[in-house]
Amino acid sequence: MKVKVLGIPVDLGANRRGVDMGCSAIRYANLQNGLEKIGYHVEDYGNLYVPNAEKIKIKKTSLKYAEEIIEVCERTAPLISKFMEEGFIPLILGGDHSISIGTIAGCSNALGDVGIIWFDAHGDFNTEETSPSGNIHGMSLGASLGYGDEMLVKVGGKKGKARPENVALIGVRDIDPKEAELIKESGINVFTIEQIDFMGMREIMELAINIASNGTKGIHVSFDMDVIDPSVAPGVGTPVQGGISYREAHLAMEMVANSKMLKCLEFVEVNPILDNKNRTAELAVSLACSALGKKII
Ligand code: DIR
Ligand code: MN
Ligand code: MN
Ligand code: MN
Repeated sequence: MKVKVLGIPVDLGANRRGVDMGCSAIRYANLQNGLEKIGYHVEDYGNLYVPNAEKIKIKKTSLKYAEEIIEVCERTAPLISKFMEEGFIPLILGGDHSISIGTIAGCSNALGDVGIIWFDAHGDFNTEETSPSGNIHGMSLGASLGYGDEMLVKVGGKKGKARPENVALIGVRDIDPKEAELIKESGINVFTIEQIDFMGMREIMELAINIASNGTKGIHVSFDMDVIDPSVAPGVGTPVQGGISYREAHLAMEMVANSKMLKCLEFVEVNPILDNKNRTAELAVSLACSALGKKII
């Protein structure tokens, strides 16, 4: 039982500055201690180097900071693969959600076949053509599945990091019109917030775990904190009302732990500037502990 923590302080993929501090905030919330209490051997690699937005000019407003984000993701992928080959579960701290293009590439390269469970208020399935913002954090799931800019989709070497039938997108409630078309065309499995209300998180997670396990060697869990209701997780860059509850989020993570299929875990989009006394970062720690097998008794 070994975890390797990696911070990726990227805020270039999102409009609101401040998510680059997310990794520090999550560490301050006693991450290492919490994991050690469950019985993990924890190593903290530290943070990857990420250039400041102040030092860079946006070259293309339809694909903001693409060059820099691609460069960070290309450094991320082999590192994640290496951690996994050494027997660690990587625990990645964002940063905005653009970092997942690199983490998923690394996880996919290490495993061969990977399933993805992606928690988010958003679809993150835009391309340069469909994006209203040009922000790459709104494109990272699509890019991982092979949609969009050539350089983005081939981060880590291969295009298409997982089969669409092994991907579950959970908690969505804010999707752009053309993004919705692309999601449908891709064939990934979508569980909207409405379906969670209707069926309950337990049934959704049973389905999602089956989807992500079927014919794969393990599951990559990508958790955008904005999937949770902003009243519970206020420290995110792009809050959307009507999110999942504190307990629904924990139940989902507890079921991930019980599946024994978790190979790689990440928490993204924590924005300490917008947070309330670090509670969103504390929530990320508590969710990480649940996903890694913390038991109540
Ligand atoms: C929006 C917002 N769909 C975009 N996406 C966000 O800019 O592509 N993703 N906030 O996390
Ligand atoms: Mn996201
Ligand atoms: Mn989001
Ligand atoms: Mn995002």
